[in-house]
Parts: sequence; structure tokens; C-alpha cells
Amino acid sequence: MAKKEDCIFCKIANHDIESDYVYEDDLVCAFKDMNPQAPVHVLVVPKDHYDNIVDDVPGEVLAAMANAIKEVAKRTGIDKTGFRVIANTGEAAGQTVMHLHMHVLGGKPLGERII
Ligand code: IU
Repeated sequence: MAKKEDCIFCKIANHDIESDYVYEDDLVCAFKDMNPQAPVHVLVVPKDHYDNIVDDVPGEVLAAMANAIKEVAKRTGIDKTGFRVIANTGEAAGQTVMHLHMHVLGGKPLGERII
């Protein structure tokens, strides 16, 4: 599998650093954000390294991420109450960790929409 040296999410996704995991399969894992912005704030990341969604991400990895979002929603109960999925892409959009990840946020009213 393609890992990137010194990438914190590569380390978390492959258990070189342990985290609070919510879901895992062969291609992706989901763990709790260390600085939660909502009662449920989980990050879904691929185990292989991709900088972001503009990178050459295989369809099966994108499908696994979509399935992981659904599993996270079911396991945390936000499938019933509603949630938001965000992928900050590139520095101008506020991406701070350059390993593809999707934020799954829920468990409270999420306030203003930007679209
Ligand atoms: P961003 O979209 O790249 O800004 O999101 C990065 C997120 O990763 C942010 O919400 C951090 O709190 C979170 N995070 C984390 O959960 N664990 C870490 O070790 C690091 C960042 I570094």
C-alpha cells in the first residue's frame, strides 16, 4: 500500500498511531476528530495516501469512503437526526492535513449552510 512518510493520517489509518476508531475495513477507517466541532465529529480516511479528492483516487476507495460514512452515521445514531459531510480540499479551502479525509458532523443543529 502507498503510504507517505511523516503523514499523521497514514499513521493513524494504519495503526502506527492508535486513535478512537468508529469503523474500519480493508481500504478505509473512521476515527474521532481530536478537536470535535460537534457531538459527533468523525474523520473518514483511506489507508493509502492521497493528498485530497483531486488526487488519483480509485473508485473503489471512494466507494469505501461513502460506505464508511453510512456506517459511521448508523453507529453514532446520526443517520436518524441528520448530519453533514465536508471535504476541505486545498489550502484555500482550509485543508490543514494533506491526506484525503471527509468530516462527518452531527448530533446538534449545524447552523448556517454555505450552499
Ligand atoms: P482539515 O479539513 O484538514 O482542516 O481537517 C483536519 C482535521 O484533523 C481537524 O479537524 C483536526 O482536528 C483533525 N486532526 C485529528 O483529528 N487528529 C490529528 O492528529 C490531527 C488533526 I494533526
